[in-house]
Amino acid sequence: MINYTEKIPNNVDLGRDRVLQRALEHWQPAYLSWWYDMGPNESHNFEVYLRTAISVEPDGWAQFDYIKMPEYRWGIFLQPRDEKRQVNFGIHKGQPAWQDVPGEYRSILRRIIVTQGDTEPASVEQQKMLGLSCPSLYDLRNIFQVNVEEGRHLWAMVYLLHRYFGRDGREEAESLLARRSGDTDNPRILGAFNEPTPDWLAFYMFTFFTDRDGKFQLCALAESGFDPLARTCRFMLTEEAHHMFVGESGVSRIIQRTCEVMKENKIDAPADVRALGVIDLQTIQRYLNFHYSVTLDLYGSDVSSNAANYYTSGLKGRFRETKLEDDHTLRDAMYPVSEVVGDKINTKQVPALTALNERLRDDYIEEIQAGVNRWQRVIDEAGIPFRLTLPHKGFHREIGNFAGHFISLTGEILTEEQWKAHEFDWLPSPKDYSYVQSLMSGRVAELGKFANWIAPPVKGVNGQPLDFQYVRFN
Ligand code: BYC
Repeated sequence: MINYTEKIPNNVDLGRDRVLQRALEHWQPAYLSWWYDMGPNESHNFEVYLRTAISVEPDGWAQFDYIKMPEYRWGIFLQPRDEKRQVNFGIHKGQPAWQDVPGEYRSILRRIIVTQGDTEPASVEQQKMLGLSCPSLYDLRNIFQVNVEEGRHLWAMVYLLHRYFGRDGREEAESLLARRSGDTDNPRILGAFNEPTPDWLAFYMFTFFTDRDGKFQLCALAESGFDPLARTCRFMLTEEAHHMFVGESGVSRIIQRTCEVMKENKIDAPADVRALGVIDLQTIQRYLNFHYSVTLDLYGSDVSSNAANYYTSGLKGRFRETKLEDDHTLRDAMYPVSEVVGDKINTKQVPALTALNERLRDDYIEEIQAGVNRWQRVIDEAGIPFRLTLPHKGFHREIGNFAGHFISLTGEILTEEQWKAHEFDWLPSPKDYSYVQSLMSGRVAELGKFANWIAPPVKGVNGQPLDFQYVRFN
């Protein structure tokens, strides 16, 4: 029997909701069994210095203590309700926000929630093995924090399925624990969540690029006219910020370390850089190209009737919908999208309603560019003449108007043969992966020590020093 306030911190009055309790009592053991199988490898007895959300108050969602991850208190939190909130876009604009699922939108709403929910356990599965090769206790603690919070994000979506979708919601919640990242028979729903995350550079790139897709999708869902979804996503966004910090600072520290070694030794050829046990900037660029292009696919097709339906029905808005100044129905608006015509990439105007995936992707790209500029500053400050760039939007795409075309980093349309001839100039090769993995053959676990290929962070977690015991191995 679960003690609801203790075991599952929540602000949804779980203690009084018998139906929800029964559903969760059934699901929780299955979740824990999934965590034992697919959560961080060989970590179940570690005591990890984690933060746990215990309420939505500013001081309540950041309680730090040592905890064994299977005992983490995965809670259910929604941003407090605003009684006056309305549906802010689409054909229902101006109606009170829905507190229950509108019957006519039941199946598409369930589908959006399931797609969102599916990514959360997927990312934990992708990162399962990385604890064995962490560059420090600080980084080990951070990946575990990310993992338990992705677990909590799964809980958040399962809460919605259990509370609002009855029996088919419960079935979907079970399927969320049954699919597996990369599995040929029962894969995760979206492409990027079936790619391996084989090393720590890939992990930091993933949390920078792909978790930021999480941010933008959650922001769009936080505008939803279905109020429980909006309020759930708002709270999830507070956790997402930390994941993106882990990614951005992780890549930045790798770049910093590489630049230090290049400067100290006055070298710039990748082979010389590798000989000194750090990751050459060219390899970092190739990882960037991979994670950026795979993540762009997560926004869906450039022109999408699904996206138009989500918006018109008031279920999924635009990034910062209520801050935008227009009619919020997009009746006459147009938006530019690219398409490949012969050997050229043209821009054409299409109804903005159908181009909402593309618009969200564009909002994302703007924020990504700002992050890449911050990485560039580390290189510039070291006085190294190397530029990190974002590939052309059409490079290495499998979804949308660019899918099926062979587009170079700079946006030329090539034949398959021409493209293949450059594939490993542009994307990490098996040799790149094996080099990077050779640096990460074991766990760096001495207090205050960092692997040679990464600089220490500027400060520790929650005011603790860098040589703090962030993880106790029992
Ligand atoms: N891979 O009209 P289209 C996160 C499918 S990340 C495979 O283009 P739509 C996180 C699509 O399902 C954020 N299939 O797409 C990050 C459709 O299938 P059907 C996750 C794809 O529906 C890090 C068909 O292609 N949240 O939180 O407009 C760690 C044509 O669809 C892909 C969400 O994604 C793909 N990449 O948009 C942890 C929000 N793209 O109908 C967590 C919820 C499309 O032919 N999801 N397809 O069977 C959505 O809003 C939409 O599903 C999408 C797709 C934006 C993803």
